[in-house]
Amino acid sequence: MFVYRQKPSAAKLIISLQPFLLPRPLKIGNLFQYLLARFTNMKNLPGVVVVAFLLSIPVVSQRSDAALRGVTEKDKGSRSVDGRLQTLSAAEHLDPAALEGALKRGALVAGTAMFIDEALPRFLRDVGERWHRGSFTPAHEHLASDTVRRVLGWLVEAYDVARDAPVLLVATPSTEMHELGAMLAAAAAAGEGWRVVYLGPNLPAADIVGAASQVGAAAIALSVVFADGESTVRELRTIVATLPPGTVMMIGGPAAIRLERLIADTDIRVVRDLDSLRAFLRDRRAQQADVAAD
Ligand code: B12
Repeated sequence: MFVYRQKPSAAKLIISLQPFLLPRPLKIGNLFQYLLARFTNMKNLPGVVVVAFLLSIPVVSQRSDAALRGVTEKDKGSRSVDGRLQTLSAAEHLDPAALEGALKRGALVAGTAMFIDEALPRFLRDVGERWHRGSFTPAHEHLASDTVRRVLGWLVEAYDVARDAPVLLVATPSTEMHELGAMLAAAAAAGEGWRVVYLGPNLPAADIVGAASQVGAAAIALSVVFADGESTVRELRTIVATLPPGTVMMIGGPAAIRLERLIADTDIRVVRDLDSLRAFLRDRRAQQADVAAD
């Protein structure tokens, strides 16, 4: 059973003092989002506010035996394992509020890059393993996926993006229903100061190209996790052949790597991981700034 220990009035106090503590109106009306934006963009956030707020979040004080399975005795007690157990317990108990809280707390504690690159994929893999073993049902998987989608959306929104930032369009191609890799790519790109237009999963070639052209995308990034058949290769070839000139096309994810050889004769870039995506986007932004300065 889950028992929550709600630390008393620190949060209420901070929230009631919010208009006085915070120097500008909250963009998204959520203190957490605000704190995250401050965390990632600048270093001057008063530690006391963070600590008090973190303490005010409901803490899972009792863990389920099932969630503990797969974590070794020697792992227990470490901070990241605590977070891992809380997220798995919350998913197991179909408790979206507890899961969202635990994930957001994880993002604040680990920092966004570590959260996006390590903590979140590990959580999704944990869910996947349980799903395959049969201890998690499709309902558990759906709840976990939906909550992760919300938390990633919250992360992307928390970044202040410059008005003239280049646009990255993110989606998955037709028949690819796995969208969480695409969302991680979107969050990583937002962290690099790109304006992200996220279109979700299973989008036909013509719609991807139409949207890229409408928003003036400098690049598109597609996640391909499972779909590695001939029809996907055809879709990808159609996209790269019909994109507006100069728009870079990237694909990433496990199936993208399997497809690399089959699209080697095109201008599609296979990006191996999120760090490579970040490096590429950083370089492109720097080039754009140089051109603007000339
Ligand atoms: C959640 C999930 C689903 C959900 C997806 C929900 C959603 N909203 O996304 C649903 C229920 C829809 C689903 C359906 C299916 N799934 Co599924 N699913 C998973 C699961 C559990 C997690 C996938 C995931 O999100 N992983 C987390 C992401 C973050 O990891 P990742 O995709 O590897 O991405 C990392 C990198 O590759 C990279 N990356 C990914 N995309 C991009 C993009 C760019 C641009 C860059 C730079 C990097 C990058 O960044 C990520 C972090 O490092 C996995 C199991 C697992 N262990 O992964 C199976 C898994 C992917 N599914 C699988 C299968 C077989 C299916 C189904 C066929 C099941 C069925 N019988 O219907 C369908 C196929 C649907 C389809 N046509 O796409 C297999 C795929 C096997 C294979 N050969 O490819 C897996 C591996 C499970 C397994 N072990 O068999 N699934």
